Amino acid sequence: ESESLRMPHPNGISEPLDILIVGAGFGGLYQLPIFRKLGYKVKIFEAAPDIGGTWYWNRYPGVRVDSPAPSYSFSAEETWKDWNWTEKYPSGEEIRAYFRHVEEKLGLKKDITFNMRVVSAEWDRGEDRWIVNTDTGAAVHPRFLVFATGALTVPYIPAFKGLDKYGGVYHHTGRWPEEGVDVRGKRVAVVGTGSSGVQIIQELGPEVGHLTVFQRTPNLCLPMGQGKLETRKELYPVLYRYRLQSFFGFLHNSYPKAYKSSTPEERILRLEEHWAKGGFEVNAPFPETGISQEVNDALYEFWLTKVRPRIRDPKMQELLAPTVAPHPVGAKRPALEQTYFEVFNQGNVDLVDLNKNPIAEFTSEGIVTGDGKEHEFDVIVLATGWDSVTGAMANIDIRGVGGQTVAEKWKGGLYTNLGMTVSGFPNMFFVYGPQAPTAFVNAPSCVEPQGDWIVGMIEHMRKNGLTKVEATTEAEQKWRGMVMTIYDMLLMKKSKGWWNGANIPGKPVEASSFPGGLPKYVQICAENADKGYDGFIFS
Ligand code: N01
Repeated sequence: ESESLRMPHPNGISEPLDILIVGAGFGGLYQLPIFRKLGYKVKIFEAAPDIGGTWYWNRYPGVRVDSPAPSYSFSAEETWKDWNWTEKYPSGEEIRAYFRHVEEKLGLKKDITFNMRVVSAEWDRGEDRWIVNTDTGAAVHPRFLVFATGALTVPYIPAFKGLDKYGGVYHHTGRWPEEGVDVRGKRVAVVGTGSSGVQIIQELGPEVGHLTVFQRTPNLCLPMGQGKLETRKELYPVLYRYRLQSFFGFLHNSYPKAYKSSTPEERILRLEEHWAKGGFEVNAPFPETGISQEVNDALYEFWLTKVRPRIRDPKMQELLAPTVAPHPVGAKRPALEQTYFEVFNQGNVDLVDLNKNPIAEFTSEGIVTGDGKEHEFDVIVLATGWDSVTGAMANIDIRGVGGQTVAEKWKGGLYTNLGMTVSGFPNMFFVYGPQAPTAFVNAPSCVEPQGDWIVGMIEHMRKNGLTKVEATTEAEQKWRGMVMTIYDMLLMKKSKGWWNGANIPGKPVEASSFPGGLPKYVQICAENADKGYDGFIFS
């Protein structure tokens, strides 16, 4: 028996586990009660002190989800029967209350150990099990290891010169303190205009003394269409079924009528209709918007006519909604906004174009830009994103059969089978990770069918007395080929962001996720199971 297994174990985890799940967000919490009901010995280890995953960590002002309720929740009836969302796009606070409700209904916490970060995992060849070590010194020996560690978990702070010299308060959006930060009357900077930046700018703009926004790429924001949630409960079962049939895992689908075969009046009508409703549908009014530059250009022209009149200052207008599109619409994750553009009409708000005037360094007082000007701040918000999709797993020292780590395996490009398994890493699964629909779909819609597939696989092994499963390298090549072939057809490849890894210096730039839509993915996984798990070797 390995040395680590003789270490003291907190919470009575001394017996070998069947399944260890890492992470207590949507992905991990979905699988826990299913495995429990089936009689497996299963635990979750969670680094945070509470459940909620991304919603535990993201507490910055203005944080809210931009998947409409009830699509952004569990489908199990016991979790939604007595729960009523107040808004179509709920706030972070309301989502944390929802997780408390889920806990009340399902009693998940008794099988979760909090404040426990998994730091390494090593495949134990002799036993067909994993040896998993944590930062508390506790170790476990599960047969199966499931990573539900999230796609946006590891904050990315660019290597800004002198950041450590800055004497004011600064936080990454994903590590905003629970007790909040007093910004009233203060001089505040926000670096980054992704979804987190847009939300915090929109919220802080009216509160702070002075706001300076540092923008590199304008966010082609869409109207949120916030409102009261009016969906009737009796429709929920249908909606949860429907979200698996929707390309993006939401409650809508792209319209069948092509731009090319629509009349000019029909086009305008469709665009206006989507704009009035709001949400990500605005990006997909026609089936060709993601693949045809010409159709995408028409969508951009329409976007300009809606957004530019909202911005008074002509210089800001050109920076926030430039005449020439910075990238195709929807090729990079847009934010959903409510009053974002109006914030820039306030007298106390400045906008710095980082393309013309980059950040040279941080000083004790603030930020010096390329033109030599020192901007002084009391508070600096780093809304600079994440080492996304692969970051969480690559930061854990996971060693497979040959001693290679997951980080090494993915260094030159992504290899997975079905976006849930990796060759060389037996009995290891992950949800909402690389080469699954992840970045391009609503998260709860994605982790539920993935969880079902993993449960099915483990059940298959139990029924057949198997102790080890491993993806083949051929299956990985094939899956990678499929992901890349679809990605190559998309305008998305013209953008630089977390969707394709281009946001992190040195990361391979390629599709982080399976871009063929959720229904196709779910179908491929189901067929794979039906055919006895093609592309896997069992023993
Ligand atoms: O991160 P991002 P995020 N110098 O990577 C800029 C989800 N989410 O936390 O675009 C200067 O999108 C960077 O500039 P550029 C959602 O899926 C959801 O905002 O690379 N600037 C960009 O503006 C989202 O997509 C919700 O030119 C630098 C920003 O930092 C994902 O999380 C809310 C820089 C990073 O934006 C990530 O969003 C929030 C540098 N060196 C988040 N490096 C909702 O559901 C980076 N930037 C509502």
